[in-house]
Amino acid sequence: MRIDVLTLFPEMFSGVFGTSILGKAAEKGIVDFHVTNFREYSNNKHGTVDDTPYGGGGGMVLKAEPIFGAVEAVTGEAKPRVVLMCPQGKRYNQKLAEEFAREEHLVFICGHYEGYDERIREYLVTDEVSIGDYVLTGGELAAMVIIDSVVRLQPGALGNELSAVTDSFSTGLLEHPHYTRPAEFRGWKVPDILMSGHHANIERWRLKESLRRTIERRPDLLDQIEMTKEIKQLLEELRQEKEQGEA
Ligand code: 6GU
Repeated sequence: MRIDVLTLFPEMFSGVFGTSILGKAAEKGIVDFHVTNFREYSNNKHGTVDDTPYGGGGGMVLKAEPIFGAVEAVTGEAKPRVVLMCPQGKRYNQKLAEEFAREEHLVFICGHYEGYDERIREYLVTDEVSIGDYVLTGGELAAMVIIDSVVRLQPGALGNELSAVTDSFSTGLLEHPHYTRPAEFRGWKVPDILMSGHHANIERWRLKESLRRTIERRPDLLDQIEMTKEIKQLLEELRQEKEQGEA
């Protein structure tokens, strides 16, 4: 997979793209990162990339020429998805991560401070994406979040192939609690069932604790999962436990 980032601050990406899972993925050739300073595609000798808005008012607007020029330079004849990072975009989630992860090439446009000339949105971009309901100073951090979540889904990117399948949100539920040695720490014990060696019981306990956590923290997620017989039964057990706790 090839990932292009267009930004005025390319240095922001060197740490993230060179470290940990993303750094390893690049080393292994699973992903090819390209960071371009779109100031190089300015249409004047001063390297201007923004201008005052038509109609007046404050602030600056990112010009169409440098963004179109940079996108066309990295895409050539191909028509990859071109993602505009902006607070007004569609809210990013794991489903969109999985969709992006199936693409061969993604291009991310990161603006700072200002708006984008509307023709960028209308005639260049395929997706407008936000990572949540808060405002960042620029799209770079948001692009890093998205790229991280997409690269870790590439086959071979994670050491343990199971972890991408079982993690929160891809199962539709929050993760169950995890424990490691020691069996007792400052008087706090690991649940006996995890030490029982009985795999079927352990899997049932884990699913039940996932459901418990999801009900407590993200009940909205429950509406979207497939209700198997086992899940229905576990939800009933949790309901009864709660009733007994309240009695
Ligand atoms: Cl993509 N950009 C900015 N500037 N702020 C954001 C965002 C993006 N997503 C959430 N907040």
